[in-house]
Parts: sequence; C-alpha cells; structure tokens
Amino acid sequence: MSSSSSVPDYLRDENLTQKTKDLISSLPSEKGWLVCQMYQFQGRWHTQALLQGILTCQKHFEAKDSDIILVTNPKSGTTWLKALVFALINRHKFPVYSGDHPLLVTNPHSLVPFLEGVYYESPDFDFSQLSSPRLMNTHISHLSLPESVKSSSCKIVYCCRNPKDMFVSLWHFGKKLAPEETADYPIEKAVEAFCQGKFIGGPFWDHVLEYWYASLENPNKVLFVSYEEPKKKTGETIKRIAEFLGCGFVGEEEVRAIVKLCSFESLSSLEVNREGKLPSGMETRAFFRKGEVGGWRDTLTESLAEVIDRTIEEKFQGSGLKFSC
Ligand code: PAP
Repeated sequence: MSSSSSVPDYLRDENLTQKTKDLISSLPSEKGWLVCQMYQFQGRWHTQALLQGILTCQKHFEAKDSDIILVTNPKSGTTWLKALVFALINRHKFPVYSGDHPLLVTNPHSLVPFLEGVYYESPDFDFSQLSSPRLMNTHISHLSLPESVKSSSCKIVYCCRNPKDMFVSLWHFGKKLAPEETADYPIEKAVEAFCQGKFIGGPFWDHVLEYWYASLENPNKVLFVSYEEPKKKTGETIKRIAEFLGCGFVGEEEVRAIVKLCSFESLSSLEVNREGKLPSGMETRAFFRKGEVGGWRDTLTESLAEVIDRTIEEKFQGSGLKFSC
C-alpha cells in the first residue's frame, strides 16, 4: 500500500494542460504496471505527467555547448551518477574532503535537476539561471531529445544497468510507491510487460541501444558507462568521465575521496537520505535499497530470469553490447 504523499509526481497525472489532453486522446494507450494508464509517444510508453514534461522540454529547453546531461533508464544508476558527476565537476568549488560538502546534506536529486520532471512541475522554470557548466539529468530517449541537445556540443553521459537488476529495482520501487490500484501487480505480469517494452520509458532495449550506437558514432558527444563498471572500479569510471568532460587532472587521492563520498554505503547512511524528502514530497530513502550487482536473484525465480534473458539476447543480438550478470 502506498500513501499518496509519497507517490512521485510523474505517477500522479494531475495538472495536465488542454494541449496534453488533446494529444493523449490520439495516442495508443495501455493499462500499465506501476501506473493505471500509459501512452505511447515517439515509440515509448509514458505516464501523462512525464509526457507533458517531455513535450515542454522539447519545446523550451535550449542546450548550451557547456551543458552536461546525464541519461539513464529509470533505476539504472541515476542517483549514483548524479552524485559522482556533481562531486567531480564541482571539486574545486566544493573540495571533496571537506566536512561540509553539499552531498552530505542534500540528496543528489536536489542538486541535479531532472529535466522532464522540472518541466512538468514548474513549466516556467528558468534553466538559464543554473551556473555553468549546467548539470542536468533525463530519462528521455535519444530519439525524443530536444533538438538543441543533439545540435549543440553539450556532453551526454549515459549509464545502463543489467536489465534484470533494473527490473527488480523498479519492481520494489513500484511496490513501495505506486498508486494503490497498481501496487499489487503480479510479478509474472510485470516481467511480461517489461519484456514487451510496456512500462514507463520502455522498451528499455531501444533506450539503451539508441545511446549505445550514438556513443559509437560520436564518442566525443556520448559517453556510455554501465552501473556494473563503477561497482567494480569506481575510480576508473570517474577518470573516464573526467577525461570525457575535459575536467582536467584529477589526482588519485581526490578520486578515492569521490568514490567514498558517493558510495552506496556513505550516501544511504546520511540523515538526508534516510529521513529526508524531495521538494515533491517523495522520500529520499526510496532511491537507496540494496545497490548491488546481481541482486535480482533475491526476487526473480530462475524461470522469470530466463524470460528476461531470452528477451535481452534477442534484442541486443549483434549490437556488441553484453550484460555481465
Ligand atoms: P531513478 O532512476 O528513479 O532516479 P536510480 O537511482 O537509477 O533511480 O535507481 C536506484 C537504484 O540505484 C537502487 O538500486 P536497487 O533497487 O537495486 O538497490 C539503489 O539502491 C541504487 N543506488 C542508489 N545510490 C547508489 C550508489 N551511490 N551506489 C550504487 N547504487 C546506488
């Protein structure tokens, strides 16, 4: 059961403009896992709220060459990536060793704005007021990115995650936070929806593959990392991101301090991430569960894991992309 105060805004579908309502009435729709109704726009399934956020973002967001945009599928390492890149690019302004680093008292989601979420909640939000380089995140697919993101020289860091862990993370998130009507969705049906690509932001394979190919075609524009990679060697990933962003030299000691500051253990034990809430009312602890690689084994039976494996194999065949667990 969920209390409505903890339901994220993008699952609520309130405050829709007439324009969104008109568009929605013409789109394919489905009853969904996590949400009562989803709509297909530019090949992806969305809640009404997120769709409105994406439309406003496409219309109004003007990318600058110095922007850094972090992109993920939901539950694929967004919170972690936000913390790592925020700590990295602000390391001169906010020394990582200092006892008053913003990440010690602020949830990463409050430090790095979520484009379509902000555009849904505050359509008039002025992104030009953010200090340079602007750091933002999105779940928007490559296909649906605002034109200026593609045409400018802004940088995109994409993080993907093993789909079984991503599914399981989303599954537990949904059980805690989805509206009552969808909270008791059977896991077998959720796996089926996931493998048909019918869930928020799905299909996940299109999302991952679009950015994968974009990173191969234009490695100076899109850096592709995986959740599993920094889990093994966080320092190496930080250096890779630093080089890609042209952040200058980052010393070993500084890298180690960033790794420690942004680790699951450190962030999840902070008061702000145990007891805090985002401005939307959502509890910050919802973003910290286990933070493991291969944690899906606690939740998925062998046969459900096989269903997902078969889909992954089929959809990623020939792409050169492999998932490690
Ligand atoms: P979002 O896309 O909704 O913002 P996101 O941060 O991608 O969520 O997903 C949360 C997952 O990242 C959780 O995974 P789990 O359910 O498998 O445990 C969460 O535990 C994990 N996570 C959050 N912070 C960190 C971190 N600092 N290091 C590693 N994993 C993390």
